[in-house]
Amino acid sequence: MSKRFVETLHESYAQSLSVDKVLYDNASNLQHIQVFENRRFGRVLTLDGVVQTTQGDEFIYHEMLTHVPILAHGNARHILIVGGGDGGMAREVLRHQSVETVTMVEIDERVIAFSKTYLPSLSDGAFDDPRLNLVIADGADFMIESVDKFDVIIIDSTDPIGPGEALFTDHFYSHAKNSLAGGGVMVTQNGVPFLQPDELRSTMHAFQRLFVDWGCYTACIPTYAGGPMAFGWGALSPAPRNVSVDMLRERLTAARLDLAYYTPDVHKAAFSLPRYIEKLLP
Ligand code: AG3
Repeated sequence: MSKRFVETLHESYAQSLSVDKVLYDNASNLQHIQVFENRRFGRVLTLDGVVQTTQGDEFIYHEMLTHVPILAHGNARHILIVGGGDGGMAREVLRHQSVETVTMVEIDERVIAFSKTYLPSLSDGAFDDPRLNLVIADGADFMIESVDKFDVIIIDSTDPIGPGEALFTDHFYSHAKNSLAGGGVMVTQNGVPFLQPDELRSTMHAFQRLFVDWGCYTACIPTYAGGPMAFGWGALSPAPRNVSVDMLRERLTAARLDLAYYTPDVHKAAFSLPRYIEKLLP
């Protein structure tokens, strides 16, 4: 039997991927980074034993955390990404010609360096785009100190274990909210609710207190196993969520994007929650 990577994220359940070739394996002082090749998913990036992204299914995650808030907003010019060191989120945001600046705050510069080398298709040139402003810092500290305002804030975090933990606190969310410009939208990676219900529950609890419009939407990403993944949604006005499917079509056509997962219908449907997820919301 081939060598296998067995994920160590959940207590009672694990996915395993065949490791067809190891490309990188280095325990930096912050996180243990591995990249390996899997025949079905292509290159797989793991941090501390948890799959972060794969060449095969990253498009679902990155498209849903960028085009949903950006097209819902309609005039998003300044975007903040917290995390996202592999560059996939920046790539997808920068496909919008209407976006003027992207600030990306990543805690571990090694993730960026090796992603450029081992996963170049993820950033696909995003790190060379003059609109990208890369900041190496703790996202939570950055948010406290930053005076800039953003139209869309995307939290592309790991799970709330290790360095990612600070990005799931009420404290962080309230500072993030204060960094939104009028009409702004914030979205978060919120785990797989079937296996990580408390994560969504606590974020939604915080969002309820902070935002005029709050909730979550979902998408199924095969290597975030265990059912749909939830994305938190916090907005300063109800308008972005209530945008019509026709308006989304118009905006998508104007943006001239050729996408692999996102469609305006998928966008609207993603906010329809199965009952077991709805029940996690306050
Ligand atoms: N960060 C999200 C990984 C979360 C995995 N969690 C899980 N399976 N519950 C992805 C970074 C990609 N830019």
